[in-house]
Amino acid sequence: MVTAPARLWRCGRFELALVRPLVMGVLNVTPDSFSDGGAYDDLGAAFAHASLMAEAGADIIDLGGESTRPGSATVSPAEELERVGVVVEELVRTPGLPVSIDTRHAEVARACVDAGAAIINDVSGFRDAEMVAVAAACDAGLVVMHMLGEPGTMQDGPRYDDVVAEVRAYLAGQARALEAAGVARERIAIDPGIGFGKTTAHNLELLRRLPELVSLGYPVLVGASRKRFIGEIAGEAVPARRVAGSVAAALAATAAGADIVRVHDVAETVQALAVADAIGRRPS
Ligand code: HH2
Repeated sequence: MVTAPARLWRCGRFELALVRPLVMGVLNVTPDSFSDGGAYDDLGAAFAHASLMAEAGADIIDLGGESTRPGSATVSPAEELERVGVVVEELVRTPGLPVSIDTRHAEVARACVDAGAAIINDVSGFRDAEMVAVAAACDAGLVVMHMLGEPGTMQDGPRYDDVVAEVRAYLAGQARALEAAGVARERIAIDPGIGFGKTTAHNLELLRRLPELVSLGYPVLVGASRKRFIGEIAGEAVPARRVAGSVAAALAATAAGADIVRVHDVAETVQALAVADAIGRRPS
C-alpha cells in the first residue's frame, strides 16, 4: 500500500507533522483576558502553567500579552513586550516545545522570534506591512486569522452576505500576499477567527462549513475555547465553566478537518481527541 507523505507545518526549527490534531495551549500574561486575565502575570505562575499544559500534552504554547476580547483596550508594543519578553525567553528553553507569540505588533513579533519563538500568531491576519516584513525576514510558522475590524468595535453588529465565503476569500488573499512577499507556503496556517467580529450564528456556520476553508490547502487552526458563543448556547456566563462546550467545539472542528485547536483546557481536550482518534482508527 502506498501512503501519502505526512502534511507538515514548518515553524522555524520545528517541523510539525499534521498526522493528528495538534493542541495549542493558551498562556495569557495579561491583566484582562476574558477567561484567565491576571492568573499568570508573573513569570513563575506563567512558567508553571505552561509546564502543566506541556505535561498534559500541549503540542504548542501560545503566549499572549494583549487581550483582544471584544471591547478590549489596545496595549502599546512596549508594554506588551514588557509582559511577554522574559516569559518567552524562559519558555523556549523547554526542548521540543514550540512557542507561539500571539501579537498584532511587528516589534513584539520580531523580538520574540529573535528570542526563539517558532510561530507568529497574528489575530489581525498580517494586515500590517511591517508584520509581513517581519514574517518574510524569518522562518517562523504563521497563523493568519480573520478578524472583522478591530477588537474595540468588532462585535457592533457584524454583517456578512456569506460569512464562510468572505472569510475564505480574505484568508486566501492574505496567505497569497505573504507568499508573494517571500514566505514559504508550508509556513502558513489559516484561522477563521471564531468570535472576532462574528455572531453566534456566524461562528456556527464557520464551524459547520470548515471543510470549505480546509479546501484552501493550508493547515487550519480553530480557537473556540471558552468563547462567548459557547456561553450563549449553554447558558453559562462564566468562561471557566465552559470546558465541556469547548471540548465539544474542538471535537467538531477536528472532525471537520481542523489541524490545530487553540485551547485553555489542554488535559480535557487531549483526552477527548485521543478517544475520538481511537474510535476513528481502523483495527490493524
Ligand atoms: N482567540 C483569542 C486570542 N488569540 N488566536 C488565534 N489564532 N485564534 C483565536 O481564535 C484566538 C487567538 C482570544 O482568546 P483568549 O486569548 O483566551 O482571550 P483574550 O483575547 O481576552 O486574551
